[in-house]
Amino acid sequence: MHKQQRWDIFCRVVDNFGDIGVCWRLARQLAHEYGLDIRLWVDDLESTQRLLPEIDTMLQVQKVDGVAIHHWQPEFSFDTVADVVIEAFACELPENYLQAMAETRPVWLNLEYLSAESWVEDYHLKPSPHPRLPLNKTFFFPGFTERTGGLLREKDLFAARDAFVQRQQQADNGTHDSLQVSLFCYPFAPIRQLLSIMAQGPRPVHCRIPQTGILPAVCDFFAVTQLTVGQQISSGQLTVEILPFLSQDAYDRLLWCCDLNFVRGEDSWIRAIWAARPFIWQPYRQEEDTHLLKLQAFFDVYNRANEATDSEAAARTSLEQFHRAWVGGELQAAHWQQLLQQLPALQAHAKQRAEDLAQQADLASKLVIFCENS
Ligand code: TRH
Repeated sequence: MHKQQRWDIFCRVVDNFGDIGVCWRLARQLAHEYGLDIRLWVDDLESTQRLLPEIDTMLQVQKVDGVAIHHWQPEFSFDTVADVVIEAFACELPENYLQAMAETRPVWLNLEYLSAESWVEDYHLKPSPHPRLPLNKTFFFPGFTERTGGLLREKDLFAARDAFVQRQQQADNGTHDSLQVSLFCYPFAPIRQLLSIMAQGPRPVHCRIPQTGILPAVCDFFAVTQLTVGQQISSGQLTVEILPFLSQDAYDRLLWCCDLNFVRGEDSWIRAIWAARPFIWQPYRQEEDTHLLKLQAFFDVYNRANEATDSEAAARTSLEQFHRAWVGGELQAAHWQQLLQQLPALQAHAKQRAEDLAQQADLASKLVIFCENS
């Protein structure tokens, strides 16, 4: 038993899948690896079900994979306050729960969004006293360095990945001659340009697209009114395959077996890093182009953290140029050709960076240690 055995995680789904994606992943890891009693309070069971198909959206409470998932309704009722309360992404706790916290004084953390920017180190673990109640909230910032809250990574992740990839390679028996790509991005990315460049490119590409809001752009490119799950459609060098929106675990396996992954936001970004395959990240778009600073900060930690030979530096430059063109909406055929040329070097880089970053303690273990010392 831990000093603080009962944890509550509060999650409001603002938009997209990142909020619940991160909270579910964390909740499950804390339950599995630390044997903690986790209640995950989430206000949108429909979105949760996309990542976790086994949940029943009609239930107020259900246990899934060792986690008690509670539907967080506007009328909030609860029996006891947990020992640790995680408010994810400043989602604002229910007033009656806050009042009860003032009596029992649990450890209270605000889990923040991930950024590779250097200021994160200064704000990680900063306290914030409540203006009215005798409570202190601590800001917990995920991040890429030792002086941050770390990155979400399950203990057995690399072993599961390697075993899966090995089985996959034996089953394929080297039959793929096309480049395997996965595509998950925001609908305003230059999707038509990408598909067109791939179609006219120097190498056959098999692009798997989980069903999300980008399908209209894909339909547009192929000049069809509809694309359904399971369908494959080709143009020139490109074949697109439409997948269902996958469970989180199945999405991991997709990332593990592709040669290049397009990811976005927060959680898929980190999963792409752990997949140890080259990837293109589209940050969540923010006002005043803050996301471009985040992109640069990511290059700084991912591409410049270690010494590079001239040829390694050239590979990283092509990766950065592709990112900037993708995020800026100005993609050209030359970006794709250069990226393809550099793919073997980028593969080695991706493997190395995954290994390096995994040397640091992961987010769940840092949270548990922080709470035990509180
Ligand atoms: O959906 P997102 O764009 O989420 C975003 C970001 O987190 C952003 O930082 C946040 O501010 C905003 O939401 C509100 O991208 P993200 O973070 O990658 O989350 C997607 C989740 O969906 C992730 O857990 C992976 C999962 N997923 C599946 O489970 N199956 C799938 O088929 C796909 C494509 C994704």
